Amino acid sequence: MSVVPIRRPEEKTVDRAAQLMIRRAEELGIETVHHRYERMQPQCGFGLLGTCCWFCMMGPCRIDPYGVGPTKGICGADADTMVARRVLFHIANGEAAHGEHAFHVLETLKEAVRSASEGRPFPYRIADEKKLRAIAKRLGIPDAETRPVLDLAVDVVRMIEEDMTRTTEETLNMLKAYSIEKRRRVFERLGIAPRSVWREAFEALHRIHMGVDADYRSLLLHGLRTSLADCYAMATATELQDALFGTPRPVESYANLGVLKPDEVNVVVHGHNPLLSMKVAELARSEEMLGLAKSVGARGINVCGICCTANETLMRLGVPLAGNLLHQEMALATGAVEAMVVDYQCLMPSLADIAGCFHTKLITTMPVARIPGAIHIEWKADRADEVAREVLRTAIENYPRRMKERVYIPDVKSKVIAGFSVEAILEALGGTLAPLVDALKRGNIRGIVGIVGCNNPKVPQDRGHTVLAKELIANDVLVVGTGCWAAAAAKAGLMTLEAQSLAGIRLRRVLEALKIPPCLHMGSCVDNSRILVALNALAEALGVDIPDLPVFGSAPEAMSSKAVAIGTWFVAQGVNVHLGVVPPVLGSKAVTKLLTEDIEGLVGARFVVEPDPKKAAELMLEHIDRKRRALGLPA
Ligand code: MSK
Repeated sequence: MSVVPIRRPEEKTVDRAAQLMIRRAEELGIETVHHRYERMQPQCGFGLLGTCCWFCMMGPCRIDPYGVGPTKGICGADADTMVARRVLFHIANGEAAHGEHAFHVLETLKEAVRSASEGRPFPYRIADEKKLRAIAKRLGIPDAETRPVLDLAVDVVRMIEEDMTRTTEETLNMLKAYSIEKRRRVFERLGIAPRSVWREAFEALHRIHMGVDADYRSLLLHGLRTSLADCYAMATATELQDALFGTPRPVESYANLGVLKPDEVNVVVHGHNPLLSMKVAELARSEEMLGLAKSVGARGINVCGICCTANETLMRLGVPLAGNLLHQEMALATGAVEAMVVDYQCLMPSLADIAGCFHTKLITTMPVARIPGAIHIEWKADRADEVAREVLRTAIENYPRRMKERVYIPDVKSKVIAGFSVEAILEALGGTLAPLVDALKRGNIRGIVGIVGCNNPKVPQDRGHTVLAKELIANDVLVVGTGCWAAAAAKAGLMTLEAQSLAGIRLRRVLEALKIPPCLHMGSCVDNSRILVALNALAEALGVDIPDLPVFGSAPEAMSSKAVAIGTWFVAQGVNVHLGVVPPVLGSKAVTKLLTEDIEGLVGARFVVEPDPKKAAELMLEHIDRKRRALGLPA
């Protein structure tokens, strides 16, 4: 395979390990995402503007927004309709991903409860009773503090099952439990309170079918509704995962490709759902598996992670984080990975090609996410322990096949403190939000920004994530976040106590008193719901609505449909959202205006697009200061 790079590695990523690995891949003739991105240039202008349509077989159609060529598709759809349909498609796509993730966790909890009630063995159990009781209490289930936990769990499962499949016009139980009244009134007024997790995505796909909804305003209004279904599907996944595996608490570990070990069996877990990866990580610590690893000449088993499965296992078990989205191929190109075990979402099909260049086994585990060239060992809840054992055995038996002379592990890693769930933040604050509210009121914390989302090869990997975060903390803004941003910040050393020195003097004093880093790792991308819980609590503590808070959201390197859904629900919840990658909407002036201006009149927040992270930080600071003034808070 010939690899002819256009940009130098330093232009593709700010991550030192990735720069080294891109060079290494080029030496070995291995094509990576960066090279495929370059081969794809120039990308289709119609696609970039959002004015191409392939939703029916009269097409594909395209509209030149500058008026050269057709101004309508073959069916008569104009640019506004085309762009709005695509936005809705992305939101529904993201919502379906989170919805199914939540559903798998729900089904597993349901079976765990049933097995425990009947005294049958089952690989999963309620590990965090306190969390289960807290969820039940929020859902309004009576006697949540005193009833037997299994009884409560039955009711929790029933209420969330209703949310998945409801056929009436009532809204989600989870929305009622995890929203503030002021927001609920907005959702009701606009008619965007979602009815069920499945119904909103279903209706979205209907609306974008040829000959259904042609009005960009009504398409986008349903986009808001679908995004809120996404929001509460994510909250479901997060909360139930905490009940099954434990609510994260601060934990120390390491991040970046340097966590791979030259003399151990390296098993990389990748994807989003922790149902199998937690089992793999736990079993890898057993005497049985360690003995097996030693029998093939390895010093041990090193489980580490990529993307959000990494965040899940890092937060709960301290499993090292090998990297974010654009690190997945780099990890394999080290030649040091015995097995990469994937569940779903954000898996590049190219993993099979790169694994094929080495001894590495790529193992798919979920029926919905198969990759040609991979081995498939299917996860089933009742067989989870056996599947984890089979996965680890496959990796261990593969260790002797490692070609040591082809191994190259960049010696780059950083310490990280992760695991800042809302509960953990409250503990750090002494059990109450009061110190945070006080610091915010006095201006020692000027504002709070949540940075989330992916990597995208259109922009240098981690540049937007880290430059923005550094600018904000230097200006006394506390930064929290999830997903691939969290991995970027961890790799850059921003999630350590040493990084307190990068904070402005006022913020630094708060951080030192609380003994926390300036950038708080709140989890995987599904865990953006933790940020919402924190926002709700903050708004209630100040007696205001979310749009009144001195806060901002950002996805500097957004990539996936899930990011579109998440960004949209943050806006629906009243948080301005910055995007560092221009989304494919500019082909419609009306849609662009609605998303970046008019939507504020509906929900109190809007999208802001700014590719330069320093300029983005400036506009966030202006917004934060404006909100502070409106609340009567000092600068
Ligand atoms: S993994 S959705 S690239 S955050 Fe959650 Fe990262 Fe975005 Fe996937």
